[in-house]
Amino acid sequence: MIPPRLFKIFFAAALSLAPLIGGCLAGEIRDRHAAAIDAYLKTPFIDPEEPFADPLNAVGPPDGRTVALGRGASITARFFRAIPDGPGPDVRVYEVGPDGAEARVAVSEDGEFFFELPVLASGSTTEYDLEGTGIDRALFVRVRGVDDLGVEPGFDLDAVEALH
Ligand SMILES: [Ca+2]
Ligand SMILES: [Ca+2]
Repeated sequence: MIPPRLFKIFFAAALSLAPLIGGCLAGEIRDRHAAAIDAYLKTPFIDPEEPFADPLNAVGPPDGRTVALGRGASITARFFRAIPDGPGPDVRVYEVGPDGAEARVAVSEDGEFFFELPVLASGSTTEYDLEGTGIDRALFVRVRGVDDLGVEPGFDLDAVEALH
């Protein structure tokens, strides 16, 4: 049994992107995409040195670098500011990989109580509406692997974006 690995990495995305982009744009990207990884449980039996085992691949805007979430794996991303329940969808999950893998997505305001959304994430993007979840604002988005399809096992999470 491989013990869970917890990651508490704040501001990593903004810091790594800062030399590349200007101030306003950096703020916009920082606000709109997952800013830190609060918790990560890697897919059992995969080598932690594999690039697709790096949870930071889910931070920042979609860039083609992914973290593989097979069955038993989960990642909790934190945003700089809570995502409000605005008109229409509020959260977009990006995946890379045509293998049909799926993931279960949950949202939380406090990082303790998570509401699991009924629709599985699958395909290049999946959008979610906070309406009806009982959660008005989401500061955390958790993505949990539910299958082991594909060369890199399971759902290949690229990014999580706030739509408001
Ligand atoms: Ca909404
Ligand atoms: Ca990525």
